[in-house]
Amino acid sequence: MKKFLLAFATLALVATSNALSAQDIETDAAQDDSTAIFESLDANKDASLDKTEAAGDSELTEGFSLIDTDKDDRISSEEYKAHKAQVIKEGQAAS
Ligand SMILES: [Ca+2]
Ligand SMILES: [Ca+2]
Repeated sequence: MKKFLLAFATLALVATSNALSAQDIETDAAQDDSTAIFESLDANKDASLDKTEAAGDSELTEGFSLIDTDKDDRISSEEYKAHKAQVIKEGQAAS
């Protein structure tokens, strides 16, 4: 049974990676990277960045009010990801 599960998991993994286009993989890698940055900035691990924590990143400090779309003075991981996705999108449009 374990072998069957392993084979199934491997198949699922192969199917998933085949389904991803090169661009998807690139975006996934960028999102993994941004998650790591977010977590490293989130000093008290409450899954949001306040202005003190955002001060560790000049891009976040400058864009804080734009990134904080719900205006609660915190950047949630969703807001951060949305911001990063926007940056990636703009970068692709510019190139
Ligand atoms: Ca925090
Ligand atoms: Ca917010």
